[in-house]
Amino acid sequence: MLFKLLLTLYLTRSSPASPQSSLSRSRRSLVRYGNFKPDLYKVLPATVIKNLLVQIEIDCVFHCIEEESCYSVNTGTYLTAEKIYLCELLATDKYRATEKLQANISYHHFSPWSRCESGPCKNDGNCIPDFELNSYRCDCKPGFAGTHCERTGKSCSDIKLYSSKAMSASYIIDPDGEGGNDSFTVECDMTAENGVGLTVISHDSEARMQVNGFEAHGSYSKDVVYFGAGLHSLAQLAGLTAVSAHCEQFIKYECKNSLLFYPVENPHGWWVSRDSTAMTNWGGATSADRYKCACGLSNTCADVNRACNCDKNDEVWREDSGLLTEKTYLPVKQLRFGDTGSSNEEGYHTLGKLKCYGIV
Ligand SMILES: [Ca+2]
Ligand SMILES: [Ca+2]
Repeated sequence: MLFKLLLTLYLTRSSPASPQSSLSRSRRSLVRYGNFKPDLYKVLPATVIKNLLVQIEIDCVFHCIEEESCYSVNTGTYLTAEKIYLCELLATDKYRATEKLQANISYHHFSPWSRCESGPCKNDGNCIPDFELNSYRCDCKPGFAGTHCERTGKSCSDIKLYSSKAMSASYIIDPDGEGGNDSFTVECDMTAENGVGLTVISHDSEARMQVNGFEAHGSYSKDVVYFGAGLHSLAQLAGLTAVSAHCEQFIKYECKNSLLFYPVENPHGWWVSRDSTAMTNWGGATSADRYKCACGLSNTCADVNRACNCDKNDEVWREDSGLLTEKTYLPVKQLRFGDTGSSNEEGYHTLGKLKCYGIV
């Protein structure tokens, strides 16, 4: 009872300059004060900055306020033989401590009051207090996102933004939020792209695959099936591209005597966008660069009069490759090729995983 009274007196006497703060020790202000809340018969097992002995328990809180790196205290409930109290100044507080505040008849614990007290962070999120501003933020359990960790992440970048501890692993994402399309499982690479959180979608056509014996334009056809538990429509992946700042997919065609886009307006090969449009730009070029590969933009193609190396159509093994980056067309739904009907004509295609990162 005694220390409660003293705490009240102290708070009244100190008349905080900024009543918004529960702990203020700004160097610019002469007034230092703290609004500490007792947890009776509890102890926080955490790093001790200093062990002190005090005449009355509340002095322990005063010492904490004076000590820059102190954020809470444990005080002994029993007088020692010398009629003084044990006082532990702690480097953290009961909100941030990974250790849980635990019952102990020999101690009382005091942390500054915080809006974290009401447990605003959902789904086991960790509440990080800002005592000076009397605010907080939630550090979410990996997989959850939102100011209060109230929802499933929309993408790996969204998960990483709200969870500092999120490691590379499988996560469930729901790009369009509650309702709409179903959530699905993806792989998150939390170290690539400067650790922003890269969403990676695998598919059944990643291996280098042969194209042989298909002469008519687009007569070779390979449907691309994307993998992920709960992933059953391209609309779900369209949602991922919509919430991502950047998406890409690597595409390559290796060719011997096998034309790709030549003759223009009647190409031998193309890729099909998620909305079933036949696309006539290859990796490294955009949809505005019709019938062009990367070499066609840099004027470095094997035949300077054509816009893809494969359109040289000769006995030499050549290739056209690069990244498709227009997220409104991704992912690739199907690959089409032709001009491999003769014995000296052959091709191989390679299609990379769909990768998206950043937040719109
Ligand atoms: Ca949804
Ligand atoms: Ca040919």
